[in-house]
Amino acid sequence: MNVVFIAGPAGSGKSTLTSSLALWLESFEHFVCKVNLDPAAELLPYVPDVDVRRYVNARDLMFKKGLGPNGALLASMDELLNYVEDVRAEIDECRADYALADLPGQLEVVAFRLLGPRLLHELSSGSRAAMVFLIDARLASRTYSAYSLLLLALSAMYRLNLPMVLAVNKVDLVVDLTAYSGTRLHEKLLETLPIYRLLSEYEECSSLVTGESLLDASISLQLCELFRRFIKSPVPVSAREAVGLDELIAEIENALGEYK
Ligand SMILES: Nc1nc2c(ncn2[C@@H]2O[C@H](COP(=O)(O)OP(=O)(O)OP(=O)(O)O)[C@@H](O)[C@H]2O)c(=O)[nH]1
Ligand SMILES: [Mg+2]
Repeated sequence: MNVVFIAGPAGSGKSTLTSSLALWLESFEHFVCKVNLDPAAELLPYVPDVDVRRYVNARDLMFKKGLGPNGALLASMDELLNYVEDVRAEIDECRADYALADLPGQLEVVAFRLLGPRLLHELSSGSRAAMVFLIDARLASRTYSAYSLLLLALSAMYRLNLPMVLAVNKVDLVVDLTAYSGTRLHEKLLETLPIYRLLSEYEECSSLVTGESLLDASISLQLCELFRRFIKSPVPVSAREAVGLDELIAEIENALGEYK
């Protein structure tokens, strides 16, 4: 089985992508296990085959322990570690080709605390695993936020130690998809979204950032060099319009092949 974790900042479209990618894979006769790993999810755009809310529910903890929404999510992820074997057994029972695991939007919980990386590794042990890191095209269209998102993606990759596919979601909001597709869509995005320029040429990356931030030129140049070495050009997708999913799955396959 292949385990694909769908990660990314809040609202980037992780749950929508889980749903559309599952439908797309199923249309090619693959068996897919849709896994909700978000104990705070309210409404999901898919019916999960495995759902951690069966074991822990952030809303219940909020009331039981008098916690706020962030504290309740942290507490529920902590508690989830007690059930990791049950969740893993349920995923195995799916006997799927791909398990698509929809993560909570609070990256801090997933990538920067002790339990997130442990949970992900225990859930994928014995399988090939990779991570899709989703970012919102509207944020990728501003130099500042694109740069911060690349730093975020890099630290999630470092912390989770999983091969990563970076994807820019919601491209339908920045480009007219009726006018552009395939190579022309790529060209249009290259011209429209600074995130592509930040990744393609590191001197250009540095000149885009220097002057706009407190980083001095040599530091921004080094960070740009890091991006170029570790992050491939993002796959443009629209989870809502089911665009770019063929390229995304090809990149996911490459990443799964890199899993050690
Ligand atoms: N236009 C457009 N909207 C999208 C796309 N993908 C997701 N959305 C919308 O973005 C909003 C957030 O989508 P979700 O799938 O819930 O995002 P998420 O990353 O799972 O959110 P959290 O789990 O809360 O972090 C919803 O209103 C979606 O309909 C897309 O490709 N295009
Ligand atoms: Mg979600």
